[in-house]
Amino acid sequence: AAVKSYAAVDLGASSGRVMVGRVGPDSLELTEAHRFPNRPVRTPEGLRWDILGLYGGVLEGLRAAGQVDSVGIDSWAVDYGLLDADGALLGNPVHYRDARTESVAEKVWATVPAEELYAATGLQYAPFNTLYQLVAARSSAQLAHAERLLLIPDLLTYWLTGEQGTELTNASTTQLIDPRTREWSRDVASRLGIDLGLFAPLRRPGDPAGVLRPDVLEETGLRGPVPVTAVGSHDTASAVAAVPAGDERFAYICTGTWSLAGLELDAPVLTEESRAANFTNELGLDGTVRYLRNIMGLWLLQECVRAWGDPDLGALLLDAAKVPTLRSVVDAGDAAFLAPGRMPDRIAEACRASGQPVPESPAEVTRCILDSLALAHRRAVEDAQRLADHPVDVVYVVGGGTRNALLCQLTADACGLPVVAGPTEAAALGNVLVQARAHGLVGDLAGMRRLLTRTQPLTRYEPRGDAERWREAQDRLTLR
Ligand code: ADP
Ligand code: LRH
Repeated sequence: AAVKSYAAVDLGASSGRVMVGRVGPDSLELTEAHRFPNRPVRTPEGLRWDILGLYGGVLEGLRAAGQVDSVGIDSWAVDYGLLDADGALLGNPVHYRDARTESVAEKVWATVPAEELYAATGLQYAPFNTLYQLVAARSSAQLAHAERLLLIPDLLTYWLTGEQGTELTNASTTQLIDPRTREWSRDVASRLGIDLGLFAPLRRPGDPAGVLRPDVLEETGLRGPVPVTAVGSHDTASAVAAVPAGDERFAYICTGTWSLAGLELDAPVLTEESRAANFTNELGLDGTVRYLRNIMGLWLLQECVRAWGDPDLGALLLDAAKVPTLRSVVDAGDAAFLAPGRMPDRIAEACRASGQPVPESPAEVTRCILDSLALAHRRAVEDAQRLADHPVDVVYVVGGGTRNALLCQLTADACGLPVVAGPTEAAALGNVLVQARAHGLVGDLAGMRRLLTRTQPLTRYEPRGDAERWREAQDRLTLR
């Protein structure tokens, strides 16, 4: 039977990759065509994405991928490029860790109170939600000159095809979408003076998004026409689509630069309790809601590793495994860890402030980070079950963090539930499968997941008792 090839462009905050998925009726194989670092740049104006470098990586990756039946693009959420009336990019896209949104929330809430904003959009408070970024940019010359706003995957799609759209799963991270209607929240936008006319029309995963332009074909050596297909263009939407779950009741944790921990639901949870717990309702495939909490994730470790001059990660993790469990923990959900810089010191300070032993060596700091992440995973999985009244029996862990066996085991221990880890490149697989489905190759979401279960290597971690110790560690952070 025919096997088709799909290129998945997946841009994470730490690296970009172009993967090739080969899909047959009962087969799914993923190979890496090209991987390139994603390094933000500190400019005189602030922290920016190197969007041209990333686009260059995409083109190089498509060339390495060779002839494919379609291309799909996903990336991190919330950020965007602005285009002028000629369709030219106005400046480098601002990085979501840039400081410009630091004091914007109060201004927004004075117009639309936080409770109302949550009831209308279902989005957690995060300073970087597109809504806050747009309010922060309100009086900038760039925004004044902008005719169009394209989220990062939509911007790259535009450069590849010349066609503009706003893909829905990623649009749901702007905080300008109503998760019940899955349409723009016009009332919120107009009260905050945000012009929804900046956004191109909504498109949904599986929709056609044009064909590669002649200059792109020339640059990549591909033979046209090569269609681009809209996927769950928010990387977390694609990753959740590739959670290899069957009919069990499950929670998931997407672990990479961030940990996104929560549930897949049929409807948003918009209660005041849910808002207070800072859970978000992002939109997933096929009418699903991604009910989850953002946890700082392996960013904490990435930043320490950078500060330590890039030691070998494997050796560091082996040493960290020898450090006693739960000596000190920090609140890995704390937005205080959002900005770059001085991470080992900031972690040490947090331990000192909560009266715990201060980790000194890189191995000790690493262990503190992994214990803290596992603890935050436990808390999110517990809170989600309670807030959504949706109990689970197993936790699926996907993304780069599945390569960290210690983190997976600690997460099983902390949650007191079995963890099934894999696939590592979940976002790319979700991206590929949505393209395959749009071209008639796989069935519904459940069918996609069955194919993953049959074809992808997964590792199971059983919890090692002692849930009480994790509860006690949680108290150190909350009962101060
Ligand atoms: P993102 O998509 O957000 O850029 P990834 O899903 O690629 O992130 O995950 C990156 C993280 O995966 C790294 O920060 C690192 O902690 C972890 N990781 C990558 N390779 C390994 C490895 N060989 N061993 C342990 N952890 C790894
Ligand atoms: C992960 C992610 C996450 C968002 C953050 C900005 O890459 O997309 O889902 O909250 O980046």
